Amino acid sequence: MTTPVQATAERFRKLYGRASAGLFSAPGRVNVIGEHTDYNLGFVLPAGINRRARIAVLPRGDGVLRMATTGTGDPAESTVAELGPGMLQGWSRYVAGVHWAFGLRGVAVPGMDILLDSDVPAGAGLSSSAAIECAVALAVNEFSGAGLPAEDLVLLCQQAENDFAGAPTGILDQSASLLSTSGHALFLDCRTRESRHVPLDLAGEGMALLVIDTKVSHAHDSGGYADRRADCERAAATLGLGSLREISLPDLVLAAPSLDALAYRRARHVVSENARVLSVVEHLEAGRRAAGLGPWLAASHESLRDDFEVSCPELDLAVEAAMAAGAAGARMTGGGFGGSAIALVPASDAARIGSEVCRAFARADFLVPEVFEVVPEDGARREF
Ligand code: GAF
Repeated sequence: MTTPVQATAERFRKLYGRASAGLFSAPGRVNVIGEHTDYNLGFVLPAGINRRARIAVLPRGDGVLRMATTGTGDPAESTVAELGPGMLQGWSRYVAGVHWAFGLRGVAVPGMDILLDSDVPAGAGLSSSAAIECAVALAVNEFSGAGLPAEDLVLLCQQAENDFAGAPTGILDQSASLLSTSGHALFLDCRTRESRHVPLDLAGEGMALLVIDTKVSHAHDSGGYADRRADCERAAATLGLGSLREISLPDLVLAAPSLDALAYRRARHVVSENARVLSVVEHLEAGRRAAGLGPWLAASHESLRDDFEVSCPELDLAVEAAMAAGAAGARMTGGGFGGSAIALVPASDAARIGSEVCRAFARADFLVPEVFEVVPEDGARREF
């Protein structure tokens, strides 16, 4: 049987007429908990998933970068020397942005023929763009001889996303895609950038993690995401803090009179979400069951819906319907404004719960969601 990696390599050979010199892959992610905390220098707990971006690569000696995808989107071409922010749209800016970011660090970046073959759905809140960036980063890191450690690649890929692609995101997605390990979630302190792997043996306890892709497409290079980030920065500045990481919930409650109502609600989400991440990590590291995470997932969703206002009717229904059908916990995952929810369910009930969520969407006259199981997987790697 042909593996996905072999299929990508074969597609590259057909397209470019020569074999690739390497194939690199990186996963999309779900975020178990810790939403909109990364750019506030707080805590996150994502996991790489078994949906990956695969990049087949052949370096070129002439400095030309040719990019093609097996998915939707046009091919693109440039020289590495010419690359600059704003010059590309769509998927190829995540490839080219990484080449550009290596160049900014003084690395002599070779030209390349590249084929992207990804099964991370775009616009679903599962970090399809970070998966592309991280797979490309491994390729450029190797073929340029730069040899940067994974922690540096996180920041390099974030810079590609922020400054080349124009989305003002934090380090959650790129960290998950580069640093995850199978069977675990990744606990990351976004202030110190220290991380550790937290056991998440769902199969071992008869549980499964469902993604409910609402099909409401989101993007973080416009509108709401940047507004939320600005709200948080304003709240921190009013409180005289460098970031919202620096205040506890009791102290925030005491400081409430100095904030306007909106800034207070934004800050309350961030500060309470950080506390929830720490509680979830403590629970899992004590060897307790993931099935017990429900109350924290519910509180996270409510806080994102009511205080941070980044949910939408489809995400709320996904969570409500999954819980009504017997999920142990559910919440929106990722930046919001569309995208996906996750639901922690007994494995034996996964298919039924998925069907019930789809029926609820049909009754509400929403788009047909896509429901699928994911498992925590390894981060970016060279496939051959
Ligand atoms: C998006 C961003 F890319 C992340 O950096 C993070 O802020 C997330 O939204 C919200 O937690 O995925």
